[in-house]
Amino acid sequence: MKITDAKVIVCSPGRNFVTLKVTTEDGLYGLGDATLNGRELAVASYLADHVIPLLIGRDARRVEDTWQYLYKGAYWRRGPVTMTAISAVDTALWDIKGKSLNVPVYQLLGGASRDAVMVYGHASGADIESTLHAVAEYLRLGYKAVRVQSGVPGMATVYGVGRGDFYYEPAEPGRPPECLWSSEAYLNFVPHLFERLRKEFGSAVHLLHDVHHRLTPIEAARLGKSLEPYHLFWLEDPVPAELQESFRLIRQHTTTPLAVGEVFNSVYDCQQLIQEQLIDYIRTTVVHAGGISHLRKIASLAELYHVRTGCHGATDMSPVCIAAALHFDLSVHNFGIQEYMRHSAETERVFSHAYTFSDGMMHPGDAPGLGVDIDEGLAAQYPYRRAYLPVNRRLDGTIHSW
Ligand code: GCO
Ligand code: MG
Repeated sequence: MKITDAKVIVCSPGRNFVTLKVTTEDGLYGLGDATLNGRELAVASYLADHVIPLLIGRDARRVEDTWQYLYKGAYWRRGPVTMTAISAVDTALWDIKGKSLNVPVYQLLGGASRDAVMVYGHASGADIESTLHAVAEYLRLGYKAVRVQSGVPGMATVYGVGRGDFYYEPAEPGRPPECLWSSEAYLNFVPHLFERLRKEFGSAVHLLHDVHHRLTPIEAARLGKSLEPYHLFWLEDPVPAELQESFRLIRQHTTTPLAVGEVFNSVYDCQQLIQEQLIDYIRTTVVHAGGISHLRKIASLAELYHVRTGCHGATDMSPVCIAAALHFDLSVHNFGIQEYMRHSAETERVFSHAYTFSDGMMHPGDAPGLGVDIDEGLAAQYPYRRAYLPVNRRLDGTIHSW
């Protein structure tokens, strides 16, 4: 089953997406998400200029061999651009394999390990009262798990807090907006937020919180400790994770479960975190961590060490990635939770999908392959618009982790 054509589709229906479409000699095609938020065109070029010429003529059935060929054969290994490109190829080949055998991809991954996949949504507000209101809306929609972010008194804007809409998009067209940050104001505020949340909503709902890599290890330890009475499902990205051993220090001080990994792109980024049991959830996802093939290897290592999966699923994971993630989630034994930040109506129109949401749970559907498609004609009506995530500065103007 030779690959005869492959192309990169860049579009911006509500936000930017890069999609790889691989076609075989029998006319089957597969899709892979290749979106790298804020650096999209680097991956589009990597694919079009360097990878697609290597795909033409290859056997589309050789998923693992193609992965190794692109990873080991490039000489330059790993990194977000390379791994996002490899992910897109891998995802498209799994899609083709499912279609050619007429089964949904999760059946090729060992079949369903559960009936459906628990997801969490994003509730946020400018202050505690509006945040409580947003959480209540998510619970009305049936969510069993909610990530909660709130504006902090004394700080004009906080990343992860929507700008008035129920659904929001963190990247903005134009130059990156700049936000001001005070770790002290944040650390003093967050425990009050979660105290109110537990008072208002009781103990059954799973509550999550994302720190976006903004604290030092000892500050993160303090936060984890102060949140223990409110038993979070997880505290996410407490510190920048280039230094994996910084999690040791956090771990020594708190029983609050820890999640990290949305910016990781291979098993080598989380090997120590997993093997030393320094985290509880690994957040690598299909599009940035080498596709379904490599993500399964990360999950297998994690399973040995009681670490569960919690794939990144913000709006910059296109519906192609969400579909692939759901097939993965349904099949791996050590699944924990899936993030699901709903896409805009324009995105939903361009990408049709078989996956469904009901009562806080999702299912990838039983269409052959991934069960997702792109309307190329409609996509062409939404040209690329350069957009960036915000940049973060401390009160004295020093650049801080975003
Ligand atoms: C999350 C995030 C996102 C990311 C965004 C980056 O947990 O969903 O941290 O808001 O910042 O996906 O591209
Ligand atoms: Mg995050």
